[in-house]
Amino acid sequence: MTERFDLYYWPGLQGRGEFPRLVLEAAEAPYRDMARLDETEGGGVPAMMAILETGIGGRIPFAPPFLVENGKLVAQAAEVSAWLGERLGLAPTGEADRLFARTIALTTADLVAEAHDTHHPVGTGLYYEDQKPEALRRATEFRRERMPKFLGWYERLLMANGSGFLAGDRLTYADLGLFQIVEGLRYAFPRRMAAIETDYRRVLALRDRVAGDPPIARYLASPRRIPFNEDGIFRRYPELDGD
Ligand SMILES: N[C@@H](CCC(=O)N[C@@H](CS)C(=O)NCC(=O)O)C(=O)O
Repeated sequence: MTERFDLYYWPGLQGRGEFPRLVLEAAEAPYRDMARLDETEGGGVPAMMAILETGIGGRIPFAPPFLVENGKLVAQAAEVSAWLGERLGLAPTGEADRLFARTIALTTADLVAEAHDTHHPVGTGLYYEDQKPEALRRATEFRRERMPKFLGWYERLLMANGSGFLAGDRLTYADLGLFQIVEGLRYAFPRRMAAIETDYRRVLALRDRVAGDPPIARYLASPRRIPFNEDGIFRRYPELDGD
């Protein structure tokens, strides 16, 4: 049977869907971005909502992103990325590094959640405008404490591994995730990133390497790459940024 991956994520924003999408694009895998597909082709948000309601074979995901392939369903951005990476040659080969790549992807998911909470610290269902004082406090702490701690950890991993990649000696889904983190932080916190990013030269070198990977470069230049906007995880609210 020919392999075809159906990715489900909210249309119009990169959000958490961008992590598995980057793996599919880097591998040049045959995939459909279901919620962005026309309803006449079996896609659109209704198709995604139907699976959130009834699942596939009794397996019901809690939230997008999720991926369906040949009757199998997997959810959670990090888990989808790991499964795709291992399936598509974008994971380390040895067991120790394969395991550790998952550790990295899950830690990246933690960072994503913290970045999200800078603009929605009180409640995901509330408007940003209704939680601004809390967002200002949360973002200040995130910029000062958490950004250097996470970026410094990736930098130490690159120093310790020595291959230029986060795990093993080739490009993996963990590296693609870090690429997205750097892009997202640069978008959401341009002043803070300008102030600190040169402390993480290995991270920046890896970001440039991923951006120059031919399938990724083609993807980034294509309309498939949704521009960052204020609906996603990384939002540019200037009042939340600072040196
Ligand atoms: N831990 C999950 C979080 C999934 C998640 O929060 N998805 C968001 C969009 S980015 C959503 O639609 N959530 C709906 C909800 O939590 O009710 C992951 O990393 O995939």
